[in-house]
Amino acid sequence: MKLISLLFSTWGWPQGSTSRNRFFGRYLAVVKIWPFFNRKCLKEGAVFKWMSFQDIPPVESGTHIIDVAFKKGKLAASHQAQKNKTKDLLAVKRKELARFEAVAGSLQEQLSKIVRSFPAFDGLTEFYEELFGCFLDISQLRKDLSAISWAAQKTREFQREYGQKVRGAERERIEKVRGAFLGRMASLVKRLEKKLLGLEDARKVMRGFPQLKEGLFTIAIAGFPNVGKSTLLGKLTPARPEVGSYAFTTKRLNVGYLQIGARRLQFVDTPGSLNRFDRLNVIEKQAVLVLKYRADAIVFVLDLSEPYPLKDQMKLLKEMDEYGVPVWVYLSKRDILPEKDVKGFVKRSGLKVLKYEDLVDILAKKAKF
Ligand SMILES: Nc1nc2c(ncn2[C@@H]2O[C@H](COP(=O)(O)OP(=O)(O)OP(=O)(O)O)[C@@H](O)[C@H]2O)c(=O)[nH]1
Ligand SMILES: [Mg+2]
Repeated sequence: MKLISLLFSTWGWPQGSTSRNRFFGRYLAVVKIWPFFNRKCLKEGAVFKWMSFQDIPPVESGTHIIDVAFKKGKLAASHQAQKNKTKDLLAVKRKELARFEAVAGSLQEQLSKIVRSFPAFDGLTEFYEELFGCFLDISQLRKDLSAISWAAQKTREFQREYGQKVRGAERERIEKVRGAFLGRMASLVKRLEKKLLGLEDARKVMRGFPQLKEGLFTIAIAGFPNVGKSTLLGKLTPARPEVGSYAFTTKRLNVGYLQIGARRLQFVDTPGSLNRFDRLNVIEKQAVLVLKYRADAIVFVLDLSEPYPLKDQMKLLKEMDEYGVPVWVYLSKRDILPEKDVKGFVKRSGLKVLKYEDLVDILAKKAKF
């Protein structure tokens, strides 16, 4: 029961489900057929969040991995030598076998850990599929991970092969066998160096991906730079995004959550300026993908104090229609604007503009839906 409540608190209740029982039934059904389940079925809106792309630990270089393994080998060999207390042939062989076991074990563990720490790239939601497509080569990542996985298994093969050689060797050959074993192990890992570097680069890219939860009603906050988008996120949710009096303060997609009753709403604060896709920077592209695939509604922040011309802001507002979700226009900085300017704008534009309290009302209604 503890686990179930933890799952609920992590993922929130799925959108569109009217009762806990229905969700619970669906959840159990998925668990039951899990082994046969084509992950591709888990598209947008699915209740599972099976992998985080943002928390992968750093991928060490091949040189570091070899270093760690060889040190472990040295330590294991010296422990074994202390235990033996003699230097007869059997004791020398035991010492080397202990070294081989430790080196192979450590390499296998380190390499497998890297493979395990990366997500399964199948069954990605449309959002992540396009996000990966924009910034990473998934098929190359898959190949690199499978090469590392193969090498992890190979370490044990070498351990067995060279273990046999040590067992049957004369005293004067043992040092040579040890050298050959360590050489094979080192070159096995060195051949992975480029792949390890590639994975580390990919990890850094993934770390910058927005950490969005599946199955929550998601509201994107959009608008020109410096209009007050992050300020609004900070007002609506406990998130504390960076707010600056200069444009382009937001350099990543900030995410915040607002709990209303049993529902949790997810907000994504996008960086300002959303122009043509081919000219956008990394974060702007991510913002467009959020609007395209993840937003269930958009709060468009309009700033009549015009850090950017109103004409351009209105043009961007018009572009929001293409995402096919409700667009709520929020007027920021009303406290520093004469009320007659606001009224004049509303009359001229015919737009329904929201105050903060209006927005909160709409959200509360959405949460009850
Ligand atoms: N007086 C007043 N100032 C505001 C309001 N909202 C935002 N600001 C100020 O406007 C400036 C920009 O606010 P941000 O929230 O960083 O704007 P942003 O749209 O997130 O900017 P980018 O991240 O650069 O796109 C800051 O100096 C805020 O303090 C408001 O309602 N009233
Ligand atoms: Mg901002």
